Amino acid sequence: MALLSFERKYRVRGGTLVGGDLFDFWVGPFYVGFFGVTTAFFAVLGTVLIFWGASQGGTWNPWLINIAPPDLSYGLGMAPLMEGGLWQIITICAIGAFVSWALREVEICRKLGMGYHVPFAFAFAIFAYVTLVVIRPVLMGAWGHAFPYGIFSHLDWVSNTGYAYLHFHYNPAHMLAVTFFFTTTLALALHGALVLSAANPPKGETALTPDHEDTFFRDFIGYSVGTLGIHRVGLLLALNAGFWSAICIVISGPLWTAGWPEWWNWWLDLPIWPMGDAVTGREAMDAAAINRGALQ
Ligand code: UQ2
Repeated sequence: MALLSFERKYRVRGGTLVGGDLFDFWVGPFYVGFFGVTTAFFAVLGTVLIFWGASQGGTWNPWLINIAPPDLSYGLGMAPLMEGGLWQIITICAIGAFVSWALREVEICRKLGMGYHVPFAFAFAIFAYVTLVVIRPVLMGAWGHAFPYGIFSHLDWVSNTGYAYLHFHYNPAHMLAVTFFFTTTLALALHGALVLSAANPPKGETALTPDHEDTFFRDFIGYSVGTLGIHRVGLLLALNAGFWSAICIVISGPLWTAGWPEWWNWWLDLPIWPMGDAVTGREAMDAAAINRGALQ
């Protein structure tokens, strides 16, 4: 079916989550809906507040503009507008806009009878953001544990938070997240390259089919995950990247307060090492190292 007649056929009322026909219409190509209205409300209000906050901050240098959360002394209470209250309202607007956007995706899926994969995937990104600015600060007892809204300032926050746990790369959930991010780029590079190699031939030549794609990978590594399968793998990898990112930060503080390198002492503390006079596995390993002359 041609694209324009398809859209005329399928752009029909119904499938909304709330409010029936209220706001159940399109503006040009865009579906609006109740959650389109709430998205616009929160996004416009939040953006205006960011610009207003910037105007009060003493610099228009885009790298330096900073809207910070309240001081730790405010705990989980509301702060005065210029002392983190603005950050709190902007955070409410951001979450309102992100959740509205996801629910608008759900309504479009329902209208079209599609699966909910897109809003489901977006929900992982929302979850990662909410973990940083709500879940972890609440678990730690102060909004001041959230990150500030600013380019350099949020980089400083990431660096300071990382060093507060000595070396964040030893965080096992961070290891998983990084590995999933890299594997996602590997999968998309393989997939993008494979599809273009077959379906985007030089001028005058005909496009090749998925049979060529399958055969390439069967010749190459003896296995093809398939044209549907690669998208399942891709979604799984990408969602895990966002999920373990959220986990790696939410366990830093609420669950583990020492340096992350120390977490790996569980290995030395396993009851499998020859102990001698040592009380801990670490002492046993040190004693063994001294015996073989590796430590003084
Ligand atoms: C594939 C296939 C595709 C693909 C790709 C593969 C025809 C067009 C990339 C190959 C992918 C494999 C073997 C899995 C990769 C897994 C990880 C974790 C990177 O077979 O089917 O469809 O795009």
